[in-house]
Amino acid sequence: MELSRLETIVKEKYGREMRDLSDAEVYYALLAFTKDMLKDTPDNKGSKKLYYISAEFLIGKLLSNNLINLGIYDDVAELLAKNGKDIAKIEEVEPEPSLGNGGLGRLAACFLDSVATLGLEGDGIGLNYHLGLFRQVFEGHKQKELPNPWIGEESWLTDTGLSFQVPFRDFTLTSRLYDMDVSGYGNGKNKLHLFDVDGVDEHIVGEGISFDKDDIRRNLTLFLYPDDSDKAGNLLRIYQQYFMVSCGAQLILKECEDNGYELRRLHEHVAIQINDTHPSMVIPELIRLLVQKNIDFNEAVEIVQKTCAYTNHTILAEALETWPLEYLEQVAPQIVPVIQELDLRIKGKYADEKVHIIDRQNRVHMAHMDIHYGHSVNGVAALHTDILKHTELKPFYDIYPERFNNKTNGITFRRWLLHCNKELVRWISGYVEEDFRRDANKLEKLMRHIESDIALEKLLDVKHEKKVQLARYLEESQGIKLNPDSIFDIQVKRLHEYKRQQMNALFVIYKYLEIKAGKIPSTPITVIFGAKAAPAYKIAKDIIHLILCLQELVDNDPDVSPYLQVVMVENYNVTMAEHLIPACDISEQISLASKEASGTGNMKFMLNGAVTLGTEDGANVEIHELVGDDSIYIFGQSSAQVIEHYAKGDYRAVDYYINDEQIRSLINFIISPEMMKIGDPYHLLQIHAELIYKDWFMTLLDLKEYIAARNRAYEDYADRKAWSRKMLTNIAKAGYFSTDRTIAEYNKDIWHLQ
Ligand code: NBX
Repeated sequence: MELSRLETIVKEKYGREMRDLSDAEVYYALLAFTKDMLKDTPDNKGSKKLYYISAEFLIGKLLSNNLINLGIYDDVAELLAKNGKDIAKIEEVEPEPSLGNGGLGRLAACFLDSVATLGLEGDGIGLNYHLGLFRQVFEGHKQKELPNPWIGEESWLTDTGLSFQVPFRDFTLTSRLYDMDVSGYGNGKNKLHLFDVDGVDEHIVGEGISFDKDDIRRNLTLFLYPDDSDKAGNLLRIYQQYFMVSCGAQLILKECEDNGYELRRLHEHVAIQINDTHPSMVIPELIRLLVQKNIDFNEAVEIVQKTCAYTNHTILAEALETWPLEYLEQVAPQIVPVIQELDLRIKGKYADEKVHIIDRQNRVHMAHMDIHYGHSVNGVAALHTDILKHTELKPFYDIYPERFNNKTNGITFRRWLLHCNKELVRWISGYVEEDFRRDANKLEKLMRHIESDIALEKLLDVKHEKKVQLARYLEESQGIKLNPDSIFDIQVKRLHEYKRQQMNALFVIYKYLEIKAGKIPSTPITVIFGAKAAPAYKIAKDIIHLILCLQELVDNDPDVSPYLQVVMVENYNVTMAEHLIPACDISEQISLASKEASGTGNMKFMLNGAVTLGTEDGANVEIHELVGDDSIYIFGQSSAQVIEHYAKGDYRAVDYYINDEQIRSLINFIISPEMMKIGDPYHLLQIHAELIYKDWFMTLLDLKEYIAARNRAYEDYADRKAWSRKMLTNIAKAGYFSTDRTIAEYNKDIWHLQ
């Protein structure tokens, strides 16, 4: 059958038998074989097509994902084993395409998987960054950034030969389109279109990840914007965005014309989802292109409006894009008159400046353009959408209540269960006869076994096995030794003050001091962090420094190290997540309520049987509702309370520091002699002062409640049976968070594809 093709490829490529090949050679043979198989998979087809435009697609490694979706993973693994090869080792050869920063990019990748799986015709449009998110290394307890290449001689990309002209003010660039096939689980395929330019030159990268930001012809698609907050390189960012949407818009119109559709009926055949504001210029660009094709401006506006929908992923003011009009003028002057006209129409209708597109400082509010000139605005979790409607975007909700809708995020179960936790899949299969692989809600049937001692014991065995596997992986890859009999308490996500890794670090200090004082925990504890900080985000880097210093302190203290270990894994990425998440006992989701739009890591952990310790923020709220009070640890002030603190300006960290002796001693430990000996005093003093005098994300507000809740979870962990019931409940209730459900909702409410 099909597998004979693999053997043929091996012979043709290397002229040797598979058993005589290196792991790398086997990988490249498998790559060629899988691409071949994908070629033979039928395209999804419909009379209307989705284009999901996103500056990021954090796809992660693709080999296993594709083999699983093609339904041949087990057969391939068996064939490899017969030839003395371990598929897990072969997978390690694949470089990870890290074409995203975090949740937003990973969500886009999960969405592509589910769109294809549901048999919907829908492609991704993005950029072919040559270097993904930087590779993180630690040196002297500090993060250093290194280039992260992923495109080798052979990769998942196919050069389509298709190109478009993109006019900038000072020059025109010719694009080149590379495609990747996106397989659906047991269904047809779609495409991820990644645009590039030929002149991009990896040799212009200097020390670390520095490069000449002005040399657009050579740097346009060189790097993924490495950031949530950095102000530098704004112009390059606009060049990237305009290049992406101009190519995207041209591709969409071309495909429409190739299909013989009238452009006046674009909206009947095309749905465009704008993933955050990074692709927002597609609105004026499409209008411009339609007008060029002799469609009247008013009609073009109407067509585009009926085609485009916008997803918001944040309420953090500093992350909402507003570009100076003058920058847009410098990069792509041809869309400026379009934006000005769109803005004039709004100004003519609404006096309220809060809804204008161009403000008094001549900055263009990209989200405002999306809301006025798209037909749908959605948040990514129930709480988040509520805050958008009633606080952040209230003036818009007052004008267009019908446009606002919620689409609670999800994750693809193919990657986050079938691929990363085969042991758990086997366990589930023993108790759920129905096809939970196709209908994630069937996991609910696990609840029937909540009193079964055997089921619960086996579940604990699976978790233990995944912890042993993680320990082996970290020892081999990073030289870190873990105790699989300890509690694995994990916080992995981008480093940001609002996510409050610093609060977790303060707990570590608390636990360290408690053990020093002779109070030994009933079960040893391993606290694992994984996080990259934006290169220019100083406070985030100071938090990494603090954690790395704590890691060394605890490691070298024989009084404490048998009971407490702190580990910050290097270069946290999708691949690392696939190892960490199945091994987790306690999932840290401790953002300041109202600040985490949804979170998706929380869902991955839950699905893999971890118990959440978290605030009532983002999708934690929905997790809480699903699993009930007994299978989650909730603490901290509510989003309403937090929003009120901001409104009144009544939170002062220094008051907590002065009035609470425990808090004071934990914070002061950061600059204790033992810490100053390990770390860099400047950076420790920085974070110490930050926590006392600024603390914009209110760490100290929830610290005491956090310590209490976390201690409670540790105590409960000792009752293994009761704990395993919590684990089972989390797995059983995770079905709601499948992106298959999320995508079905987008389709029903927004896209209307067949
Ligand atoms: O999007 C994230 C939110 O913080 C999460 O709560 C949410 O679950 C996820 C998916 O909806 N946002 C995010 O990851 N943003 C970025 O990565 C980002 C990247 C570049 C940029 C701004 C934000 N300029």
